[in-house]
Amino acid sequence: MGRKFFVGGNWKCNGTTEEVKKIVTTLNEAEVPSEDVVEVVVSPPFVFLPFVKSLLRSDFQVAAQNCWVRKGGAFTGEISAEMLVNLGVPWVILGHSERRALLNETNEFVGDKVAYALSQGIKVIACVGETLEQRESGSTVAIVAAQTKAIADKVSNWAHIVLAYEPVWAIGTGKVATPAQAQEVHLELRKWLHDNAGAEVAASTRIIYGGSVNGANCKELAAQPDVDGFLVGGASLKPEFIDIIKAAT
Ligand code: G2H
Repeated sequence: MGRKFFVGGNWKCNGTTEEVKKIVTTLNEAEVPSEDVVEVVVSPPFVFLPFVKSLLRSDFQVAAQNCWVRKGGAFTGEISAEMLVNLGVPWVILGHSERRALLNETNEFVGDKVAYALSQGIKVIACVGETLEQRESGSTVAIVAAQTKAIADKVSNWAHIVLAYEPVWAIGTGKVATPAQAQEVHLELRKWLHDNAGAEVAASTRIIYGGSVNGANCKELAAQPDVDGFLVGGASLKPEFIDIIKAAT
């Protein structure tokens, strides 16, 4: 079976109630390919999750931007996977580079989070990606392989994981990876999955690209054979997100 195109909108730490309403209205009114063709998942900040879920069209889903590594309890400020289940939130983004860099999330911690969220029945958008320095030193593949291995060490079933390749140097910088650069790393990640998680996992796991994706560059990126969709930040707050969803066809 082919890999269904996946478009995630990572709203990051943005939005007011009014702005959120406006974004959801735009999404709800949009004419986009059917859910048989593209899976659309938007990820508002925690505080807006129930609100967005209640307003959003039924063919789009929501994701949290993080969740705690284990069962909830005395962890001030954290949100548990159990709470997401309780609210009917089907997806979570884990291992985003902003959290890896600013909150010191290690590969192992991210691997534990992915495993715990999956164990609770939440699907995961797991992010990997290299910094500019790592790319320039030629270690891109080693870095993303190590990040992926930390997940594979804790997880055997990849059916509910979407792997997001997000080169850190392309995030929010307007400096998008070229289609060839994205394809090269996606292919390496698929090879890594093939060799370490099996041919079936490699063939079926969606590997999506993130980093300054917009309405103008999405088509060419989407045309790459191993680019199975996008994780979109800045542009997911704007009407051009609809054009990015349409890149599925
Ligand atoms: C990468 C991406 C979304 P942006 O962080 O995850 O953000 O599209 O703004 O680069």
